[in-house]
This record gives sequence, C-alpha cells and structure tokens, in this order.
Amino acid sequence: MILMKISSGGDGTKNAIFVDAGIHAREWIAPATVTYIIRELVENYAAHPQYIDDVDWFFMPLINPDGYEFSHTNVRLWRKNRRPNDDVNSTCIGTDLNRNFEGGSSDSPCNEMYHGPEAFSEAESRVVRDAIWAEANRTKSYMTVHSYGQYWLTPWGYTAELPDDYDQMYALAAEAVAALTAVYGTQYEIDPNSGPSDDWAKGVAGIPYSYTIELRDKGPVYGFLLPPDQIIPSGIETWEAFKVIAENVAKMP
Ligand code: 0X9
Ligand code: ZN
Repeated sequence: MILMKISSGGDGTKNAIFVDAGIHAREWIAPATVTYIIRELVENYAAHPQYIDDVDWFFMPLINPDGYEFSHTNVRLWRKNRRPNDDVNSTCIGTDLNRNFEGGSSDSPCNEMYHGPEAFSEAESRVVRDAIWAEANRTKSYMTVHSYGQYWLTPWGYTAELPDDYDQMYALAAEAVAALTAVYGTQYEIDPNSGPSDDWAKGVAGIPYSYTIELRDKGPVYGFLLPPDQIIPSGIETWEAFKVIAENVAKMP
C-alpha cells in the first residue's frame, strides 16, 4: 500500500489534506482520478505552486490492492478485500474494508458489506487508520474517493443527526462542487450520509472536513463500468473541487 506525501518541506506544521481511494475494488475511476490529481499537483507545480506550498498532502491512491487486482483478473465487480474468513464454516472470502472501521452492517461473511470479525481486523484498514492518526492533528480535510453516483457525502452515516459544524462542512462542499460542476456541468448532490471511514476520521480522529466522494457516473447503464474516455474528464473536474478544498484548508487556523 503506497502512502505518498507531497510537500514543499517546512517543519511539518502546515495544514494537511489526506486522500484515499480504491477501498472498494471495482470502483476503478477512484484510483484513476486521484492519480490524475497527484500528477496535476506534481507535474504542473510551476503553474500553481500554492497548492503544494501552502498545504501538505497525504495520498493513498489504492487501499484495497488485492481486491483491485482480483477485479481485473477474475471478478470485475468484486468489492471487498481478498483475505479468507476466519469462520471455518464459511467459504466466502473478503471483508468490506469500509465496514471495518466500526461496528454495524453485516456479520455474514458472504455479504457484500461484511464488517469482518471485529473493527480493524483487516491489515488494509489498520494501515489507513495508522496513517491518518499519524498526521491527524494538522489534517483539516479527509477525502475518501469512491464511485458511483455523483455524491459529495458528509457525516454522519451511522445516524441521521447532523454534526455540530454541519453548516461549515456543507458550505465547503458546496463551494467545491460548484467548481467541479463549472467545468462540464456534471451535477453532484451534497448529502449527509457518509461512509464508515470518514465517520471515523471526523468522529474519532477529529478531522473536521471529512467527506466521502462518489465519482461519476449516475448509472444505471455504466455505473462501476465507466468508459475509459471519462477518466480524464473526471480527473479534470475533480481537480477543480480539490483546489477549492486546498485553498480553504490553507487558510484554516
Ligand atoms: O457503501 C459505501 O461504503 C459507500 N458507497 S459505495 O457505493 N461506494 O460502496 C458509501 C455509502 C454512504 N452511504 C451510506 N452510509 N449508506
Ligand atoms: Zn465505494
């Protein structure tokens, strides 16, 4: 699992942004879009140095590598990781890593949303948890990138109650989504209904602007099978949203 830090240096006290993608194997557009953003930041640094000079970035572009590989070689719509289950009575394989951050969801190993034998039973979710913890005190935004549906989701997922700072979370999401939509007109819906990893990042690790982003498209024809000619447009429009996040994170106290 690759953790990439992008920084212009300094004493490690700049505000930071943590991004992961590919927790669900079949959501191929997510690692691709995040890779596009990494490329834009690094290779076009001279065109917009402030996005690296003013914040530090931590990227984990593919946090379910075994599942991702399996979705290329065997089962295109695989979702979970690939660790065999401890339950000897079950032949089903894999845990939904985005249910392994907390309790709830399915306790059946054959279910697509199986939460695993206990929270953080899986190596992948432990690695992500530890990487987020290591920089949590200066990380202002955590974004976990998924597909599909074109949603910018805010906590919480586990309760219908809204976080105390929901208005600020919504305002930043709205500014980011407006910048994204301005490129090609792609519509995103902002909803309070997040996934377990950003609930954890906000509720436990204390990262205020934690979001789940569900990229293109809206289905039902393509869905997870997004045509390759949408990869670059997804990168271009999502980069505009990330710029807004970075500009705001840079200004945060
Ligand atoms: O179910 C998930 O983990 C995420 N959706 S996905 O289709 N990419 O798998 C986030 C869902 C957020 N919504 C709910 N918590 N219901
Ligand atoms: Zn997903």
